[in-house]
Amino acid sequence: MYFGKKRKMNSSDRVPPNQNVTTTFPVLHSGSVPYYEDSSKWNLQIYGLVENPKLYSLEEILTIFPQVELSNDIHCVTGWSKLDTSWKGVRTRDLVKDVSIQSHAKHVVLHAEEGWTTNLTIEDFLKETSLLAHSYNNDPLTPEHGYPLRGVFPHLYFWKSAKWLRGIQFTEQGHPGFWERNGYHMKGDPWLEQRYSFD
Ligand SMILES: Nc1nc2c(c(=O)[nH]1)N[C@H]1C(S)=C(S)[C@@H](COP(=O)(O)O)O[C@H]1N2
Ligand SMILES: [Mo]
Repeated sequence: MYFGKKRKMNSSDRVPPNQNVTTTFPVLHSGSVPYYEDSSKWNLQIYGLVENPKLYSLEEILTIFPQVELSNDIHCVTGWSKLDTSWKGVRTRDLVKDVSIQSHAKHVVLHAEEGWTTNLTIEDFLKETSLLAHSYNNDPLTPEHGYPLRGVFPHLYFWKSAKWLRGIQFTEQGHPGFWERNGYHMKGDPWLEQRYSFD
């Protein structure tokens, strides 16, 4: 007989402090939703402190990199969390294999449409759960949720998960992005409630 205790993780263990679980999928951003009529006009630039800067088409993102499906919980700084969200895309660590990141690169700036940016450390960017997602629940992202490609960094507040991604820039210093310049935290760990920069 087996007496070992296997404690099932209950949902409160999965919800960071002062967050509420939603079953809806809120849409949240500043600015307007870009609609791409022709996805061949979209590209993703990898640049900054790298030996081999790259420009990828959507076709390349979908075909030359291993495609993975990851399920995780997401936490927005405004207070909602959504459990078991399912994303498909390319791991950040696979995407950067060919660019040769320089050793003094310590931070990453994600550039989205309309000049929107957010920043994270290179460790957070390259975490094993960090994804550049093109699909949600097996369907291509809707325009509202970031079509054609968005970041998904589930271990950080969801504002770090840039929708409508267009550029990934490696830098030596941390460059505060849109919300970070407006008082939000440079890292944004939901378990430590790093909502604002003075937290
Ligand atoms: N380009 C861009 N990405 C963004 C934002 C934004 O304003 N612009 N808002 C962030 C915030 S605050 C959240 S909570 C999530 C929301 O993603 P969703 O609309 O898919 O739920 O997108 C993040 N990514
Ligand atoms: Mo958010």
